[in-house]
Amino acid sequence: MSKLKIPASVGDVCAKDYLEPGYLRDLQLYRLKNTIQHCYDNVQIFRQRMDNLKLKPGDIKKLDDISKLPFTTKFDLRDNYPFGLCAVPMNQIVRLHASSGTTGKPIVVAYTQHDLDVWTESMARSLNACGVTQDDIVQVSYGYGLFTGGLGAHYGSEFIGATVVPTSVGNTQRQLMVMQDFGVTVICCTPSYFTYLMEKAAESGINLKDTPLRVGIFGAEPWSAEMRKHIENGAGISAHDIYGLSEISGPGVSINCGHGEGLHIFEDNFYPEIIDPDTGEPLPDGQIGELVFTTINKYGMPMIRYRTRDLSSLITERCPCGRTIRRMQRISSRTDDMLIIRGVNVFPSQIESALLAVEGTQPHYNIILFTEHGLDQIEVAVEVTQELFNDQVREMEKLQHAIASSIEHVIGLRVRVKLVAPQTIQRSEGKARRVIDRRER
Ligand code: DLL
Repeated sequence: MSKLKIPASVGDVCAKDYLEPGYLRDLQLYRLKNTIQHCYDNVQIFRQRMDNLKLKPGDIKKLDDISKLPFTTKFDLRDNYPFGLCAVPMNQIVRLHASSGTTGKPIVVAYTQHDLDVWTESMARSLNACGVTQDDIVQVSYGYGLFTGGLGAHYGSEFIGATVVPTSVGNTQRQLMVMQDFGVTVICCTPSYFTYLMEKAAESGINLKDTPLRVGIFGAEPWSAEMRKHIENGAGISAHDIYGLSEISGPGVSINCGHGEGLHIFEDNFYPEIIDPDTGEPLPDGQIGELVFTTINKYGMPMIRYRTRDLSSLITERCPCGRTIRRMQRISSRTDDMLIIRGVNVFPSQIESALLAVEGTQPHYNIILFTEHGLDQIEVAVEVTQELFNDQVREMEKLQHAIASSIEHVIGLRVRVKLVAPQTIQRSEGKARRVIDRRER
């Protein structure tokens, strides 16, 4: 029996990626004004901050006026835990998610049915931009639960009319069995988990290139262009970068369509700005700074000028795919990921790029920070193949040297490189933790 026809709404929803720019700006302004009025009327701390600045919702007359508004940060969500930033009564909230964070209480986010619909549409538009259709079988290997990855990808795939396989994270052998037996064509998971799946597939004698798998939708953590190449060449799929964060909705804030650089932002829902992370001043298009989002089509817990701490820049040139919505550069790092080593600013993503640019390296590594003679040092532990590890001392030394030089060339610091046996670096099922800080404080 064939599937029922694709719902007409998929076409309508995806057409929003091609809005005429003048119309899009008008729509954004209209929605921005609505959101500000809604927050002013319903969120106490927002009203207080506007009053302190002697601002009234009516003072926001054009899109650029957004820079007059106060920022919202993770601390605001923490301080008002759990529901203090809700802008509707609790009986209008139909779903809660939370992002774990590293310390203390999680950050809670709340959605009305309208908010869930907008999120689902944004995810459907993301999948559509990667060429996913109702003919696809989508394995969702992001975690289901308080994390937004699983349910976000799930609802978006169903909206498209694809067949969803909700495997969630873990049980890697079963994931591979399902992938093969069900003829999975699209997988959604973190890029680090996919490299683990690739490794397990190879160990089990499965050549992913011989399976119907053709698209991977990877996000929730930073990953380099080199990692993308490693995945695309190793698995024979096209790998797309998907970005999002719980505070703004979840996955599907932006997506790489595969035609051009960067990720298309669904900016009729999520209004982007780039600011100088130190001064808070807006930066011009093309310049790298902190990404800030205002949700302009969200009612449960809208975010005004939310500081993501993610570093990116805006691309305004039209993408070859024809979408009119603007793009952002792939996230290079977070402001709070930056390591300061002997006065030099180092981002873990730079180390990943330099490492994977060296032939023969595996994407399983840790960055270990330690103190020696009172100075901060970096050690990069990288796995090598069993063959190399067993007996080719010369080859090992050559590789070690090549990796150290490649990294030094990029970050300007000499690092210690340790080649370790296969399977000694911990694998991740969700967001990878690459940096281990053992510095003396
Ligand atoms: O990670 C939502 C998500 C799920 C996105 C699945 C993509 C796929 P949080 O747990 O709230 O939400 O974490 C958000 O993860 O501020 C970034 O620092 C990072 N992040 C998310 N996507 C990317 C990406 C989900 N494509 C935080 N590249 C964000 C780099 C990413 N970092």
